[in-house]
Amino acid sequence: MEIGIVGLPLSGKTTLFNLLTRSSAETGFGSGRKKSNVGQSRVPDPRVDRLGEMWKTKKTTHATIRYVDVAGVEQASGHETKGLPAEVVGDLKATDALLVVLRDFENAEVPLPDGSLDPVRDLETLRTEFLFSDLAIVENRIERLAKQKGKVDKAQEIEKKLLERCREVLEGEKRIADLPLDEEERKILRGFQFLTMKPLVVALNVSEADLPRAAEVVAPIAARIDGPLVHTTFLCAPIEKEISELGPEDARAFMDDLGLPESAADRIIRSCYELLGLISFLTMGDDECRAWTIRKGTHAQQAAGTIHSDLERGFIRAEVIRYEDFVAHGSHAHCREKGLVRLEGKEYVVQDGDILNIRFGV
Ligand SMILES: Nc1nc2c(ncn2[C@@H]2O[C@H](COP(=O)(O)OP(=O)(O)OP(=O)(O)O)[C@@H](O)[C@H]2O)c(=O)[nH]1
Ligand SMILES: [Mg+2]
Repeated sequence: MEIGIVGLPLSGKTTLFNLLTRSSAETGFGSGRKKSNVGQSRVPDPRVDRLGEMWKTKKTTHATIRYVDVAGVEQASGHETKGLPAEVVGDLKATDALLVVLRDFENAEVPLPDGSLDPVRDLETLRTEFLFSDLAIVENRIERLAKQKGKVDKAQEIEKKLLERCREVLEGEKRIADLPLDEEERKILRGFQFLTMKPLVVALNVSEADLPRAAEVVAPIAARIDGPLVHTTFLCAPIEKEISELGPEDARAFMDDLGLPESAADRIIRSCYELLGLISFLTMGDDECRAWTIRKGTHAQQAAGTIHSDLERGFIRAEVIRYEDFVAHGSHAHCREKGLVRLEGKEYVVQDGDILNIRFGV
């Protein structure tokens, strides 16, 4: 799973990237014109840590998400759009979701690319760029299909009608994600990797002074981009940086002082995970306790394949214990006595927090 971090120049993209992935990529003026930054974040999951403690296991492994931090999107003057640079579109197309960073902080040392602070305007700029990028692809394809006159087959006819619907929503300044689509239509559109079809997390980078009233500050942004597959949130990058540099106890005390239930990095990582429709199942043992990423609705046999292809190929049954049951009863044997260990077949739909043990033979 990969998330693209995108925003106007100097909005704090790389600062957020560094927080999410615990990296130290160069930030500040001009740094974003060089190449994109790529890194991974751990998806925080206290269940993995808890299982690790119970098993006194050597190794715990969390689910991960990849992030790519692309160059800043330049604002065009007036109502024109500049068009996204090809490298940016290329990087973003390959991602599963977009994380948009909007600047809402003053910093005398960091110039405002547009001379004024206006996150709503910046969001509109980005939205417009995404819409235009998709519209260009849609029009191009429609034109090609139209040129093929005479030998347009049934599948192409369906595709053309669908693209015309896409064109209509985009021209109405809405996202393709706003269009109700069935599974078949989604499949047809998947290959185009449209930017406005991707889930969107919008993160407002607020100043320290605004942090206590962040919910109010975020409201107009959230109102602007309400819709399916959108999540709006906030962070204050320098505060987050401080939190990330503290030990766990000091960090907790500092966040309590600020009234923050958890770090923004953790919150944003989790929002991305949820918005992508991802869940985790768990495996445990002396060697390793681990979270594995699957999409909601994945069947047991397919889930087994994320661990190893042999487990999918030779799948016999999945032994399933709920995480809460295991923690409440303390051991596999106790769970068995209570009838809390289930045997499920290949069609079983794996749930978030299921602990799986796959029985297989190859
Ligand atoms: N005061 C303040 N400064 C910030 C905040 N977030 C980022 N900065 C500073 O703003 C500058 C730009 O941050 P970057 O993370 O490099 O921004 P960017 O969006 O990656 O910039 P480009 O890649 O050049 O487009 C850096 O000097 C950061 O330290 C913030 O919330 N408050
Ligand atoms: Mg940058």
